[in-house]
Amino acid sequence: PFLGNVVKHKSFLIGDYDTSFIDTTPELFLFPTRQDRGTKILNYIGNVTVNGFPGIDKQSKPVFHNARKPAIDLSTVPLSGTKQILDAQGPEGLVNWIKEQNDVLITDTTFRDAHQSLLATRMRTADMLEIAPETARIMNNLFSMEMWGGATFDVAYRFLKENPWDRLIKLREQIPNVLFQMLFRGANAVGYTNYPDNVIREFVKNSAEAGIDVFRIFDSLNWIKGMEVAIDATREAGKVAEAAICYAGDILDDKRDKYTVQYYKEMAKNLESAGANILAIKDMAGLLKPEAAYRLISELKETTDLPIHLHTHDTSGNGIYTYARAIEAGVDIVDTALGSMAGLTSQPSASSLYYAMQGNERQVRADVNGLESLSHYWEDVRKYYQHFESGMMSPHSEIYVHEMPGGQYSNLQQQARAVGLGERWEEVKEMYSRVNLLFGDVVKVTPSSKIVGDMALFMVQNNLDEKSVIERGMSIDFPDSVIEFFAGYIGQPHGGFPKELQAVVLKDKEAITVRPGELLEDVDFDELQGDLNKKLNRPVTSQEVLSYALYPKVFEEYLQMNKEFGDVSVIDTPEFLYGMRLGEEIEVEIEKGKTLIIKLVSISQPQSDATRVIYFELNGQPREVIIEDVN
Ligand code: 3PY
Ligand code: ZN
Repeated sequence: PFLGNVVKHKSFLIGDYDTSFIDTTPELFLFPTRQDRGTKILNYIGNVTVNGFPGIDKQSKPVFHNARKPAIDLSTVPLSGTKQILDAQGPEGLVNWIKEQNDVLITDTTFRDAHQSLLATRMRTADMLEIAPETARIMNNLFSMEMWGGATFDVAYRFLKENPWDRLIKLREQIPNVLFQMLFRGANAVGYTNYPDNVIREFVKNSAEAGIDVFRIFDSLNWIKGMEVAIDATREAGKVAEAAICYAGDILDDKRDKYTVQYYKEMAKNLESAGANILAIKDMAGLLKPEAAYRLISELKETTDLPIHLHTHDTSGNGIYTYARAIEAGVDIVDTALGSMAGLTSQPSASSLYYAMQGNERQVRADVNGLESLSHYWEDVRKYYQHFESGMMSPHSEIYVHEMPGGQYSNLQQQARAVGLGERWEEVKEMYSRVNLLFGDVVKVTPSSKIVGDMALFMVQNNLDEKSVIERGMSIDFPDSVIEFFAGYIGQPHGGFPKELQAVVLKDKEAITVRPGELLEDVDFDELQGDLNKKLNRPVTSQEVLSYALYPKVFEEYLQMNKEFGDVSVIDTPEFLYGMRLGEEIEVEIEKGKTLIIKLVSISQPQSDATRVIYFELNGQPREVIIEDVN
């Protein structure tokens, strides 16, 4: 008897049946493709092998050796750390503890800003989890680990096809002793636009419950009103509100009088009144020169009693010197990355800073040999992501001119390539600094930095300059983000908007001057939850509902991808990014104790419909999948 599907039957194929019912009742032929996890993973690997990974042109898979790992005893419980201080004593107790330390404390950014700034945020959770137990033991005396927020949330769903909440929850299990810190964009949360207040509150609450302890909250225009809801929500959750001043301009340059020491001191006082537990200076582009750091920190120390946490990027190559001068001025905590993930657009290296401060009465609190051994792991893992490197090979003092945030550099470069401007990158950078002046010298940090970047790409692409943008402005369709900015939906810039440009960008649209959150209607989470329940045909978590509220389209695409390929986070990064070589055999642990052994046997030539048959062995059994070759 013929046991297969009717549409594969010989008689059917040669047309021996009356098939008119196919046309009249097509729904009978929508066979559910219920596939097991193994087949879904083969589909994913087959697809990447044939078509490549977005951002990595199809190419033969490089040979990687296993990443080196420190040989340490993992059977012991990690020593208690700052997490236990916060849990026992609350934010105020933690703040008092910080003030009692003479050593300089560090926040390690390897899991967040370092790869956001070096590798377009592409680092996968699997690579972090692999080294998490060692990290908890070696870096037990950190102030905190910045491991979430910023661009990581969006990129996890959009490009890595993994759930960012899982990253937080699983790392929290492995690293129970160190404070987890996230970067939070104030009213923009982890997105690029202002969200309703109840979204901000829910996001902070859920993040706190999932494991975030310290919320570094900033506003992309240094507009305190854009930070208040988030600060308040953080305090309500019993967590640490680290409110940030974004550093713009140059306090050493008398000609630049928009962002002065006085401006920063006032902002610090206002943040203290708004409820900050810690004051951050967020030098997102690495513009804070060493003497400026000394001056700024000294003056702020006289202005506020809050501990001061300094964040910089080493793009110019001056990062260590900036930190050394900040330390002399009394800074409490600084941000560093492990050596192999440090430098250039990333943070300065923790071990370099350690050695730089040797002999100083204020030393950096770290186990330097341990840091080196963790750095070896990242040196090896970084190679997987080589296609996301920015190409910057040496210090760029031109950062002091273009002022582009470290976290934006490699991302904007990817954006430029995507719109065909890869060859004109130098022009894009120059235009970026011209757009800043055109916009009135604004603070540039996500999302305001992205808006400046969008405008720079737009002007280069359309051969526009400062003059033609105004003269021909009424007939120009500006990028949506630029319109939103000039309409006041990102907040109010210090000193206001340039009026001429605002008029041509907005045309007949009105600008607002109030806080956007006052106008945005609350999101109805019950309704969203109902929608998602229906779509997914299962109960959904509050985390999923929040992700949907923040990024509806990105989240839906992620769900679709998840349906098609299953949980791809279990695939090791070399296979995830490059697929497999002919004859190669790999293991994929789909759950604890359940491992698939996959061998790629052969790949057919393209068939007439541009598909290829990929022949695998799955746990020793032949399996084939059909993949469309889109090249
Ligand atoms: C982000 O918001 O993602 C940043 O890293 C800003 O510096
Ligand atoms: Zn940064």
